[in-house]
Amino acid sequence: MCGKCLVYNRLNEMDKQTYLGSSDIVAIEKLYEQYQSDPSSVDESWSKFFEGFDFARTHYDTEPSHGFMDKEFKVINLIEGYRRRGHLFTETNPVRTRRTYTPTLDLENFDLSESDLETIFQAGKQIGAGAATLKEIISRLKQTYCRSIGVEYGFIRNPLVIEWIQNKLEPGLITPDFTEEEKKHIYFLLKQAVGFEHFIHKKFIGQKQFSLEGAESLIPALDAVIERGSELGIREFIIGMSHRGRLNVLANVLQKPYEDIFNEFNGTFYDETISLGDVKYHLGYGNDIVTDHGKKIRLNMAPNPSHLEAVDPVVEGIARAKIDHKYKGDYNKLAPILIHGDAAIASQGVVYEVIQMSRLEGYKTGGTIHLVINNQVGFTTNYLDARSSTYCTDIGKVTKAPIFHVNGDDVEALMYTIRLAMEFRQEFHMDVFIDILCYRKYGHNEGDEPRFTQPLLYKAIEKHPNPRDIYSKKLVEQNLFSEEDIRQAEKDYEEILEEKLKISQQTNEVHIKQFLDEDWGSFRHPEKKDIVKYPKTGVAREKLLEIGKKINHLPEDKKFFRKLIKLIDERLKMIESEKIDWAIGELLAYGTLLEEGHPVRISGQDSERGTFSHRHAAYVVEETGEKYYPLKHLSDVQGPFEIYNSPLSEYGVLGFEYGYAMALPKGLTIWEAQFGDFQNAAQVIIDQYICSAEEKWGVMNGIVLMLPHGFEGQGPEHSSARIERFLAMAARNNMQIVNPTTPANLFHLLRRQMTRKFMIPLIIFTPKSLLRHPKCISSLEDLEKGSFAEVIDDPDVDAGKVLRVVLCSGKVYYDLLKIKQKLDARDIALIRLEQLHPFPEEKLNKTLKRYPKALLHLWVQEEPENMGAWRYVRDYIKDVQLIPVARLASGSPATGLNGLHVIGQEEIVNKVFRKCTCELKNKYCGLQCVEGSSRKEVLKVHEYLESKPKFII
Ligand SMILES: Cc1ncc(C[n+]2csc(CCOP(=O)(O)OP(=O)(O)O)c2C)c(N)n1
Ligand SMILES: [Mg+2]
Repeated sequence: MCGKCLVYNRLNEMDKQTYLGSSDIVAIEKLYEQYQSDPSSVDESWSKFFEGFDFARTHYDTEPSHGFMDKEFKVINLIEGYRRRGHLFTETNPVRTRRTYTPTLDLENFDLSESDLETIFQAGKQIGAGAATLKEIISRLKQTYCRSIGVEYGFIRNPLVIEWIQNKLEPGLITPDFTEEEKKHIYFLLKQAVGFEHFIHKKFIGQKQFSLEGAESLIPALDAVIERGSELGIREFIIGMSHRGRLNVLANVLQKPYEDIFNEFNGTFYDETISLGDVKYHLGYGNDIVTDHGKKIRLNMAPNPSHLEAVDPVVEGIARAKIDHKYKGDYNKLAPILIHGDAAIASQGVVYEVIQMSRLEGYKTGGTIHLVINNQVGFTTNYLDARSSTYCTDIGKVTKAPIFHVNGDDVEALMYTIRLAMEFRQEFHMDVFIDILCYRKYGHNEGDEPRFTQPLLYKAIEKHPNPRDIYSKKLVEQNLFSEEDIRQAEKDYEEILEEKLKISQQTNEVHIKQFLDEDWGSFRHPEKKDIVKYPKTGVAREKLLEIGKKINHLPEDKKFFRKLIKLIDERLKMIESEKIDWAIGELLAYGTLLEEGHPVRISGQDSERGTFSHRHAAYVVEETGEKYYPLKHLSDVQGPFEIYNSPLSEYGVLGFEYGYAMALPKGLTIWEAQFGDFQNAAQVIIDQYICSAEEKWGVMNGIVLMLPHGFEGQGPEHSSARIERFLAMAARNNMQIVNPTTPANLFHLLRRQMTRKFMIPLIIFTPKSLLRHPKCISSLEDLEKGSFAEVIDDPDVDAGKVLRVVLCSGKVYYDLLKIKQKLDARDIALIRLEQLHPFPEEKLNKTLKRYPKALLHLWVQEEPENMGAWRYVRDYIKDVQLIPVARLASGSPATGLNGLHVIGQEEIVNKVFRKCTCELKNKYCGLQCVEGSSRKEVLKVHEYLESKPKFII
């Protein structure tokens, strides 16, 4: 085999093994020559190898012989082996024997042997050991890479990061060296972590606590993040975690009063802060704590639904909002911490979405500290059935984040790693993962029996001492404590808890502290009267004209695409002629809010231009690709404007924006779906946060969803934003569900969202064809005067003569209007329901009363009968008999054939305008009255229709 082939072979082998087997010196020398003339011409792992070799050479006292050089290479190779694969051979699992991985790090796999152990190698300098015997080098490598901490960083491409990690690990060796004070502090935290679980277990028998037992080291680990973080400039942490150990973290890290937690176990009703509430291990909490170094740190634990990992994007959004606004873009001041379960992090797709967002301009948060409570089981499922990847943390490699695997029983090793991780985050503003290998003392919850499914593991766990006892034994051996000291300390802590329990029993009323109360200061929950109040949202004409010009300004010194220039020109002409289309109405809403100082943030797929090319919030400079955002150039004192094309994610991005809105009540935060139905990929955020958060956790949120909706023959997946689903979940004013039909109403709606002292999520069904519909135009006066209209009455009727009243919502109005105008049917009233929830009962009833002679009231929708707003609206309208005109009920929302769509649409419209020829001689009295019918017969037909409505195909 020629040298080249050999090298090639070796490279392939490297891919498989990550380090060399038996190296061939001739081939390597050739490659080395190649490296010397151009380092980038050889594979990265080889260039690192040669780099090391050069290093060793420059430190030789004498020029080495060929054979000696060969051995040096092999030792460098062995070092590289430990760096890359050492994590596979660690002592990180407290209760199980690790799986076996091949090839091992045995000497023979590096073409070395026992006889080399006493030889001195210069290669030792690479790991800070100086020229050292192979035995010493291996001992050091084992100490660093194969004990309680396994480090994965071989996949990282940035040499600065690699160097940083190696410099931290290798010269110092991973041998945590804590002062006596620090050791006592660690014990103190473990004592609390273990004692708290034991106490609850004893006092609240059978109640779910999702005990942390087996993973109690999490508490000192979090303490270390906070302490080290505060030393490095962090002022606030936003924490997201699920059930496991949450109560313990709330009590012993966020310092939520014990009595409040016990009260949630005992309580029978909530005080006025909350309506339905949630189980105690889902509630959020915020507190200022003081670190050991006297620094004040804000800790916020986000409320969390049962849905594992759903909280991740929400935490990131909260963090980003605070970094943007409270910390003026300084990523060193706030860090998110996400605590995962091993099963959840490995398999919940939203984790990937969040990690993929973590380095993007619009979504980054300066690096998240990911901690995994890796108890090696998910409910009853073994880790072997729970993932295909080697580690549950393999997802971290997506962004080349370093990953540490640590034995949870070795609390000092864990503390050491945590400090390192925190430093890394502050240095590189990247994510970092710490996989805490531990176990779960009991079943999934306190009532669950783990021995059904993991009999062997639980036999081992049964006898296994907890981390507190392991550590206290060590400290007793080191003469830091006597056994009596330990016994007393644990007894004292239990007495404190007893005391707190007694306090908690003084009331059975549960008070839930408002999450992020520091940001929501002057806001208050709305009362019924607030909801029906219509704030004035008009803006003076001159202001509108001024902003209209500014948002359609192309900087003269830059060159833009000719179609964009034409579009902007047309927009300016429209504004001058005081005609406002959808895009202008929307942009003017943002412009006026920004001028008033409100921050505006929009994110969604292709939102900058707009999927349907209506928005053009970013002008792209033709020659450079640079973007110009006119809404950022309104005035020196305006609010900040941010718009981002999001990654192709719904769950992650909506969760993020929801979190952003949660932390920024004074801002308008909008998430836009590409087509409305894609919101179903984010259903968890809609169900678990948007519609239920206020009732569960007492938190308000003003997030705005823009969901393109409308039947335009574009097929089943591009027609419906699933109005019916939102309406099914609408109750007690939990969301505003709106289907506006005019630019002015959109303008007022967006402005209304920012002018009240309370916040409710706003779901807007936005149009597609209406973006360019010649009738979908408002006058400047419409924007200047008035407010958002929940109901729009027909301006073009003889009210006293109206016989048929047609209620509808959204784009179908324009289809109906076309025929009405063609027929000049002034005895038909088209009433638009612009807001569906909260249902504007009063306004609608008042409008209906304008038509006392109406014989027929129709609800018209283009959606199938089982979708759209029909079933929701019919429950609200009691005063008149409403007859639906809709497509036949179906499983799929719309047809794929445009031709069939057109037929259906015409049928709907024709049905509405079909003339009646009954004896009443009223053109539009009923739907199916035949010529010459008597009044009695007409009424019979109506009755029939009411009981068995006819639908359109
Ligand atoms: C999205 C989602 N699917 C399923 C569940 C039900 N569930 C709750 S905890 C759990 C096991 C979680 O295992 P892991 O992530 O390892 O956390 P652990 O309980 O072991 O700490 C399951 C399946 C859930 N809460 N959320
Ligand atoms: Mg688990």
